[in-house]
Amino acid sequence: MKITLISPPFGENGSMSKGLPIAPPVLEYLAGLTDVVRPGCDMTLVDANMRVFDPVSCSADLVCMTVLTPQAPWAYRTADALRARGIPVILGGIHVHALPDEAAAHADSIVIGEAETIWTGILEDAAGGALKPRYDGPYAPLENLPKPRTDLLPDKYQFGSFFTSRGCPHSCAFCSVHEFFGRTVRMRPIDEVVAEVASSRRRMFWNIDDNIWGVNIKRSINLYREMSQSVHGKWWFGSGDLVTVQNSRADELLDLARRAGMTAAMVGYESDNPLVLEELDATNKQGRDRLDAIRRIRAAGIEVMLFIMVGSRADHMRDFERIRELCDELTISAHPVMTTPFPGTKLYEEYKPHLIAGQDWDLYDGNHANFHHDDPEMSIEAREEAIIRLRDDIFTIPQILHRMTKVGAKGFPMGHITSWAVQYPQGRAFHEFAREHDRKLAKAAASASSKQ
Ligand code: B12
Repeated sequence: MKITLISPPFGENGSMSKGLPIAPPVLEYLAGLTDVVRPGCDMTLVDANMRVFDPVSCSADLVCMTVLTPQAPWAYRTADALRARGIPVILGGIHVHALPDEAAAHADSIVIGEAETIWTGILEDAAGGALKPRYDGPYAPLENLPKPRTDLLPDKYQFGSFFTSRGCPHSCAFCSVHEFFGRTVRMRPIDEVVAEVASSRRRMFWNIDDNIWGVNIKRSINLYREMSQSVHGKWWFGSGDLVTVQNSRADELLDLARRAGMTAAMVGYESDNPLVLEELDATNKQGRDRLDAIRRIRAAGIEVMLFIMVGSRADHMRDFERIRELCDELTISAHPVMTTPFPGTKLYEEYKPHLIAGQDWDLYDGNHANFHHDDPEMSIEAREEAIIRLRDDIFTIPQILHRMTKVGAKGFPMGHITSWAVQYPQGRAFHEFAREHDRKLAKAAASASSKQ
């Protein structure tokens, strides 16, 4: 059976994600799973951020797509075109889980939940031409998982990925993770993770755990100790909360994390505004002194990037400015995204009465405003302009270089190299996005004045 697995482009046309340095984890993982449950399948993996996928020339017997919210319009259009040619399509992933009826209108089958325990049956049904409209995958223990296939994507990526757990103990209002995976976090056996990373042909990874150390600090310490002894010449970064780094064992945790190859932490800072943190249910994971936590991570030789949301209904223009100041005060970089009420989250339910009517899901990409705001200064245009300018301002080359020097000496050189490797491509994408935005504005202004 010829199977094509696709990761659709992000957002309008993928412009923010062109040249994304991370190999799509779900494609490599599903390919690994397919290999185990149905060996001998002819698999093609398509990262549609990197290559154009043309449904007209596709000759697969089955196409499977993973769908995040901003990818949904492209996924649905492409699925419709493939099905019109008689090629069956299966859709899965977080957006399908959140809105199954919407997705089912564009697919032969939808997969809700996880694939591991149901993939054998689905592929058998597909081979027999008897796909069911819906499959529900239960959350099973994360043992004996397949190794991702890292040899099938045609493009080169700086980073591969691995995961050691699924789920997060926090329940932030904007996050899909606890809605999708539940609040019971499952963990993989440490020896299996270590064997997978050690034997991977890749050297740099994103640990895509939802919370790399916040689930259970004892287990994280054991994992990092084991990795530091058995995995050599491999480096990785990942997302973690700040409260864990205020635990009495935090210094031991950070020291072992660095020895295990950790070079950077993306921390869920979310907002500098306490009212907004409360609105987002994101207060508990910050701990009592999050600035000290950030300093500790860096002193351990691990770079820190702040993940921040801005533009919520409790934010004001001052909150955009505050992120710029925070980056300067802490000599740190941030990844600011527009607060986005993803379907299936508590925030979506709360913001429902205020959503901008008629927007398609590709605008739910962290770059656009998706709801109305009561403050007249926070118009849709003003918020979108503010985030573009903010991102354009915080990634100049001198700033990037200056931040690199703030990573503790213990992390030399990989902490410093990673600091560059995560900041520079982001800055380049943000600058390009701002230029593109300016070009559009200039074009609109020119056509308006020619009409006058
Ligand atoms: C890796 C990742 C990314 C990577 C993707 C890399 C790449 N090249 O593709 C990058 C960095 C690009 C990324 C970006 C974004 N991401 Co992201 N990301 C993740 C993360 C951490 C892991 C996803 C993953 O690959 N897991 C590993 C695979 C193996 O697991 P899985 O996806 O769950 O798949 C399993 C099942 O779901 C199922 N399955 C999934 N798809 C399919 C398809 C088929 C056919 C089948 C059968 C089964 C199936 O089977 C798998 C095995 O059981 C998740 C968090 C999470 N836990 O999901 C967030 C997450 C998916 N991201 C999220 C978001 C919001 C974003 C952004 C929109 C953030 C932003 N505002 O900028 C951007 C999008 C970019 C843009 N500009 O528009 C949200 C999704 C919300 C939503 N409703 O879509 C998540 C859930 C995080 C969160 N806290 O809420 N992300």
